[in-house]
Amino acid sequence: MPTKIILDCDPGHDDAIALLLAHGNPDIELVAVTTVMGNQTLEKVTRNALSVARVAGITGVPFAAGCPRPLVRTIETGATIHGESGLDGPMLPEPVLELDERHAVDLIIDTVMTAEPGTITLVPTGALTNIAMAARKEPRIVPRVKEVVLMGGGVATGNWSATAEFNIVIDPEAAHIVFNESWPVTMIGLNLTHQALATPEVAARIAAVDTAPARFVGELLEFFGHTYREVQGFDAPPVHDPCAVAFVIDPSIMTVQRVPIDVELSGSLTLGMTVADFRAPAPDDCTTQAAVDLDTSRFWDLIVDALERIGEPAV
Ligand SMILES: [Ca+2]
Repeated sequence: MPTKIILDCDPGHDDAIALLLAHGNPDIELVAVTTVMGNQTLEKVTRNALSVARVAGITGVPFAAGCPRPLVRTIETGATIHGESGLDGPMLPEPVLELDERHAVDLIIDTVMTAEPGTITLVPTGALTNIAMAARKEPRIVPRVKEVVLMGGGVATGNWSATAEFNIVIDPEAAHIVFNESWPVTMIGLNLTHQALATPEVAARIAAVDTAPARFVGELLEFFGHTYREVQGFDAPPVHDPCAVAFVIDPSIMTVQRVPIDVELSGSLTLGMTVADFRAPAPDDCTTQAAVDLDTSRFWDLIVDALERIGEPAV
């Protein structure tokens, strides 16, 4: 039985690849895609999600737009990394899917409440605003969700500040809610995703698939590689978001460590830091874990395999 996921995203170069992986992998059933502001404005990332759906040939999956700003703070976008559109690089096709009329928060709630308990995995790859809002609006979703596997945060590392990762720091209050709910949370943070580097060898494997979606990914990686080199000094760009999808597909692709994790809300240098407490063995009631090590060759195998399965979509 494939695992049913809701991908809550802000495409975003790596979100786009996460969407392609979720669609192309047979062990995942994409039951909904929801968008949240982050890498760009809500309007732009939502349009980007629909464009990627067209590239991937995704049909029959509801897409809904969510929160246009963080719970408390003013909006801060990732334009320096993702460009003016949020998905600069390739030509973005005109969307063919219509957006679901519901707000993303309601689509998440409806999907979880109508599915069998324990069957829906939430995979947030952006700010946690929609997920936090859903948990507050309908607390009964919390015990019904199988688990939350999120890209965000990191163990003792940051990218938007010295100590904090973008998805967490742009809405730290939402992240605080999500990490402190009783559902199981796996943090796929920067300490893990910085192992998923799209090296020239990886780009060559993707180019060899030689389909429109593979060329689209190649163009995304080219732009992403350029900004990561300029802004963050990386030789090859870390492809964060598909790591969360990969963990849902095959948890054995990573080592994880159970550890209490909380989100800093008041530090002047550490706002939005995901604080993992490794001082002692995790207590029995610990619901959080951090991904530590990635099997990179199996990770890229999953990406290439998904692109091969997607092939050349009809639309
Ligand atoms: Ca993202």
